[in-house]
Amino acid sequence: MSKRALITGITGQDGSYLTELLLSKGYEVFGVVRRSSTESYERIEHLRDRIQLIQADLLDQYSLIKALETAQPDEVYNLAAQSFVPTSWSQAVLTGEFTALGVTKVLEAVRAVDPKIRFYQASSSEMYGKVLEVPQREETPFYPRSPYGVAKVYGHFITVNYRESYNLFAVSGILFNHESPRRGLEFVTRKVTDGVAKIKLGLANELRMGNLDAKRDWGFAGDYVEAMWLMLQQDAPDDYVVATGETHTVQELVEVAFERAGLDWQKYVVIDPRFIRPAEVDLLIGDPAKAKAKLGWTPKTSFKELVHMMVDSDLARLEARK
Ligand code: NDP
Ligand code: GDR
Repeated sequence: MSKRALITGITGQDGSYLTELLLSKGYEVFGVVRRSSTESYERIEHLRDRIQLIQADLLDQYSLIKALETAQPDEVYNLAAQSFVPTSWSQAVLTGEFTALGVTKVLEAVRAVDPKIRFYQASSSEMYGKVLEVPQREETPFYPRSPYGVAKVYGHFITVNYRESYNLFAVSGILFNHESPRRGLEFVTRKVTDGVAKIKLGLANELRMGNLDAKRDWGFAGDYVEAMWLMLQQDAPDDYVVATGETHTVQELVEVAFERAGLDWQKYVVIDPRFIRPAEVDLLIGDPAKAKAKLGWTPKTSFKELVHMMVDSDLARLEARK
């Protein structure tokens, strides 16, 4: 019999890649979508006739229990979150209610419906925040620098706590930044590749940016969802860092992207204080040694390949629209 998976956040970047992966492995896939006046199913449109969508909200305990009863999943992937760091300052309470407490609600639904369900929590390198150790490992202490990071620390530890308290198969994947042509337009990689494509095609004449000195460990989302799945296939539940082990500045990202389109970035990039954050995470670089050794997982896409893939995709999309 085929396995069944339920994904919260299925309409997001990771949700779409994870759905493709699970379908390719023969899973029956159920997705939680929240009600809104306009649907945002763009990233999963091509998969719509192969999956089942259930309306529920991470803020609503009863709706989550009903969703699990309907799907009867073997595995739950909790990817839903308010995931944009700057918004976590302007909507700090909402971010806490659902990026943090929402995790407890999903875990409580698992306990109520079937404690044998395997649970994946989308934890984040933003939990490390202030640099206390490099590269960052599973044991590196957390010092989050945004309400989003603080909420993710709660989500991480409530997952660990439910595993230890109730013996649930609950794991936390500490994923470093991962990107793709499906990344939201407000995140820095996609903002840059979309901006480059617009400038190249004469649709814009500048790109307004924040802190170019921040360093991130960027990988490809398509590679990272494989690690999520592997974590739930192990004999015992555990937490893993998923990263490339390489770090680059935002400026390097800008340079590689503009170069791909044959443009000189210095002519177009303008620093705009509106994009500087109240508190910054200066340096992220993950150590994926445990994921490599225990899960047999390695990233397949290099930083340059990733940026080129995203620039090419944005150029093709905007050219087609033109
Ligand atoms: P996205 O922002 O692309 O997707 C977020 C998803 O959450 C969307 O499907 C969104 O639905 C859903 N959602 C938002 N609010 C609610 C709600 N109240 N109830 C139910 N669903 C809701 O994120 P990513 O795909 O990039 O990331 C997936 C997860 O991994 C997130 O938890 C993120 O914080 C975490 N993460 C991401 C990393 C990255 O680099 N991408 C790194 C580490 C962790 P809708 O379409 O309705 O808005
Ligand atoms: P991040 O991703 O905050 O790391 O969180 P984002 O792409 O937003 O920022 C990365 C870095 O780039 C700097 N930056 C800018 N960022 C944006 N968005 N826009 C700009 O104009 C800009 N200029 C410079 C930022 O200051 C920052 O240092 C992402 C999200 O996906 C989280 O949900 C996830 O948990 C973490 O990655 C890991």
